[in-house]
Amino acid sequence: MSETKKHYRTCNLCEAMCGLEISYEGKKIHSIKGDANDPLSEGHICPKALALGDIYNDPDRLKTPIRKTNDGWEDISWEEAFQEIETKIGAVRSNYGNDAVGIYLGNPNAHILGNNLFLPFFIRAVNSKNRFSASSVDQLPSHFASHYMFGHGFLIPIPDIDRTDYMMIIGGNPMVSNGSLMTSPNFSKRMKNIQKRGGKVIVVDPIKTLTGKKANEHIFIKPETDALFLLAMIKTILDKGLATLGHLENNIEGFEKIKNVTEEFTAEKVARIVGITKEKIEETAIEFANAPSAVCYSRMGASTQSFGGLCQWLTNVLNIITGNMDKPGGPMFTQPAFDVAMMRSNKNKKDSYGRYRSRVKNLPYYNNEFPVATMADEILTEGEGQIKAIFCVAGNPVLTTPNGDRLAEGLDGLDFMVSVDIYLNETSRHADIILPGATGLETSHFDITFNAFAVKNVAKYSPPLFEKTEEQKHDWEILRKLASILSGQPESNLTPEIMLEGGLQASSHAASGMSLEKLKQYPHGIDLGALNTCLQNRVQTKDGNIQLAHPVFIEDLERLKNTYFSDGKTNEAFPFQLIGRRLLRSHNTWLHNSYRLVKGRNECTLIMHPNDASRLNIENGQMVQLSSKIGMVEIEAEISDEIMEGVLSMPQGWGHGKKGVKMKIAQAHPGVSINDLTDHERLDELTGNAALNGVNVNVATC
Ligand SMILES: Nc1nc2c(c(=O)[nH]1)N[C@H]1C(S)=C(S)[C@@H](COP(=O)(O)OP(=O)(O)OC[C@H]3O[C@@H](n4cnc5c(=O)[nH]c(N)nc54)[C@H](O)[C@@H]3O)O[C@H]1N2
Ligand SMILES: Nc1nc2c(c(=O)[nH]1)N[C@H]1C(S)=C(S)[C@@H](COP(=O)(O)OP(=O)(O)OC[C@H]3O[C@@H](n4cnc5c(=O)[nH]c(N)nc54)[C@H](O)[C@@H]3O)O[C@H]1N2
Ligand code: SF4
Ligand SMILES: [Mo]
Repeated sequence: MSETKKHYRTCNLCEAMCGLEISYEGKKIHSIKGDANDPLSEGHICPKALALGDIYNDPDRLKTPIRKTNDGWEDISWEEAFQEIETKIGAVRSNYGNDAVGIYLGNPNAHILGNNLFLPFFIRAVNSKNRFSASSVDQLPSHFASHYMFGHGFLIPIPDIDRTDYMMIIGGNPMVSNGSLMTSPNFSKRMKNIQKRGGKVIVVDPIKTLTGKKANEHIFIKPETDALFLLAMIKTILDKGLATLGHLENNIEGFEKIKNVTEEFTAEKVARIVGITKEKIEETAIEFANAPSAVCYSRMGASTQSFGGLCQWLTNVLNIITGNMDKPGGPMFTQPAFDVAMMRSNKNKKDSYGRYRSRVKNLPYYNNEFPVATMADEILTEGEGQIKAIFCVAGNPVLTTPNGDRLAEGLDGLDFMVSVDIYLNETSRHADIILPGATGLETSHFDITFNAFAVKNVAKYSPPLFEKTEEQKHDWEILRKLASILSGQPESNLTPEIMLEGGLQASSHAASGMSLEKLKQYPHGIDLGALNTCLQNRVQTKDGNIQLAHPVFIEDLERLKNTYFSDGKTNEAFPFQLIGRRLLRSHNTWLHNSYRLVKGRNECTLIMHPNDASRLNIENGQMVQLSSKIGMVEIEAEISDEIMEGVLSMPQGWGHGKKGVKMKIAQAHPGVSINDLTDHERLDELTGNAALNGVNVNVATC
């Protein structure tokens, strides 16, 4: 007779790493709750966690390989699938060379232990420079800034929110996202604690988000002008003599240069452009500088825009010149038990920035990949070096990258495509073969990526709750096999656990007994303490100093000035600016097949200001046509005075109405895709990140 048991694990859906307590009996899940004993999340979960059970039980989820036929799909064995991949990829390589095989890596790869560990082998075996990932529609500018300032893209400063007195959030909505590059489960409680301590939270966003509402103050800013706002804050702080470098004083290069280059960015000059008064900019700057401890945190809205690299750089500069960097209550650095920044050290390595240029648009290679916004160019443009085959691993770029429809057209023209994915969705429908890995509750977990970005040092290993079935394979088994096929080498016998143990033993925590065995004894996780002052030991620049004014950023200021300090052109055909948003009960593109998350009112709406609506005779709830130079969608209008005039907001991750998808619930709640409007030619030219926000659009009644 079976009995009810409890299983503890880390939720790996988003970056928050919440501890879960799952009650189950045999293969049946009774409940999924927050684990009160998890040292980081202390019992918090969000509605999405329940979807882990829904995914496990989803009849639409694929468990074994399928192959496209003339009139649909057929089941095939793993052997047959691998055999066909070997033959077809072999043909592409011998006809066109290795670079004709492209790779796209989606977001869940960062959240799955096995993928984190086995992708490097797979990538090496594919041996193509045509690599792309969701990073360049997301956080690439943060890596870029860290790379040039601290010497490693993974040395990202994390807000020490549990001790700060003042937090400024630019272009982030952690009340909904639970933090990104700031793993902070229960952000709501953490923010309330700042307020209870007498501290202040201030949000800078073109829309008053849930975070904006709960914060002490919200300031509206015009999309894409954050770099100017930050420059004016920095200039004000320097002018008022409030700058200090604190304990990092002898490790910083370029402070004088910062004074010179910010000279012309006065609050007065930028006020009208950013939509914030001179007085407000100055008052905010002074408040920030005078706070006992403060942290400026800039996220999606400040990354996926035309000046993402400058925003992330200036955010670090602001934190550094106010003496907050690497200090309790400021932005600090993690010391994770699996220490990627130290294991994959950059010291003595050549900079990959610009090592290659993309064939069609001449865009720089960075972080060992090209901007995904140009993936379709590389597929669609004929000639030597054209991509003829794609491996898409745990990604849905047709819905997540700019001008998704154009990419879909490109994928259809490929000689061969493989998706490693658990669903037949908007992207994998273009594949010839889909290889589904076991997922979620069937896998073991240790968060290699997000422990590096958490507001506290913790470590936890979760075994699988349910063993996968005999006929399934783990993603890492698929990747390991593909690596063997594509490299011609025998398949290794490594497992995630063997590699995890290797990583744990390579970190500084090994000296105090960290090991997989030890982790197994603590199913709720181990508390490794608050963030520490440690930057001087972790910085990896050539001379060991922080580069405050690296020329790559200084040069990009010219582009900013050319855009905003010359006569502004208004775009008459597309007078509005479109920005994206995240929803509490939705996760990127792939949780919409969970009924409990999509039921209820339609959330895929276009938020617009009442003045804009009344000028265009649009009523709340009415369907409108939203168009850009790229495409058009029909969407329900939601009128609200919580958005700036001239700005429109719609959620990302929807658009399941496309043909050939097999996700019944999602198809019944399709929504429309924001990336049918975003422009693949709009990039942050410095980093190559897509500028998904600030898209010029028009709106009209249907
Ligand atoms: N306009 C606009 N575009 C955006 C954004 C935005 O804010 N606005 N946000 C961007 C951001 S931040 C991100 S991270 C990207 C995300 O971009 P993507 O990574 O391309 O999209 P996801 O929706 O995360 O796709 C995840 C895919 O992985 C599959 N999957 C889920 N679990 C598993 C698993 O265990 N194994 C395997 N093999 N597959 C699995 C899912 O079925 C799905 O197909 O989108 C970006 N695109
Ligand atoms: N519930 C839920 N949680 C998630 C996800 C999800 O899909 N759903 N996705 C996960 C992923 S992959 C990520 S990357 C994180 C993202 O986490 P966040 O960055 O916290 O989430 P977003 O909602 O994208 O927040 C971006 C904010 O920037 C604002 N914005 C847009 N343009 C501009 C601009 O030009 N300037 C300024 N100042 N603000 C601007 C938007 O209005 C929005 O409020 O969330 C993660 N968590
Ligand atoms: S906030 Fe993220 S990690 Fe926490 S329960 Fe929700 S989806 Fe899972
Ligand atoms: Mo993301």
